[in-house]
Amino acid sequence: MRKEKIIVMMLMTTIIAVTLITSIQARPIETKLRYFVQDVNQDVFNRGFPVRNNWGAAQSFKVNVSELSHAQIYLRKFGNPDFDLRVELKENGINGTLLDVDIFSPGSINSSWNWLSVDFNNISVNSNSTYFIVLSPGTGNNSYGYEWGYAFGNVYDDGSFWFTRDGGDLWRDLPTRYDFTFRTFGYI
Ligand SMILES: [Ca+2]
Repeated sequence: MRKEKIIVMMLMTTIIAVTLITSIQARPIETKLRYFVQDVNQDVFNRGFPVRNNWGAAQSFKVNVSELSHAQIYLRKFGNPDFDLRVELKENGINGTLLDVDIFSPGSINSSWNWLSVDFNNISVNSNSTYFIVLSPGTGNNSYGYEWGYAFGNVYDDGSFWFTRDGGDLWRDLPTRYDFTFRTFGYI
């Protein structure tokens, strides 16, 4: 009698264990997998556009990622700027929602052409919106500032070259003429 009880208990334990293992294996994986990718790669560079006293520059773009980690902009400084380079990320318009700001001191920018990394802190983005990398207009005089590289022609279809020459009161785009030199990165 005692032997039968032990066998029944062992059998039940086995059934419970098998049931548990099966249910764990059958449970769907809930962890969302994130893949880091380079999104936009507009690396054509023909000339530099000056960000200096009252002059600012911007490039609109689309995303194929769900989070933006950072951008790279092809840039150098000229002369000895006395103002910081202010880089903004905006959504849906040159004067749209401000999503992030990065500030670079003149000392942190090279005088030779380089890719400058702009951190966007993994901001949530979507493919229906248009985003803008905006280099705010500078101050002082025209003998110093920063230059953002750009390409001749519409080499990037999903966005446009924008500029201001009056401190940002009026921004104009030249969609068929140029595109700035930039890259974006994030997680899909
Ligand atoms: Ca374009």
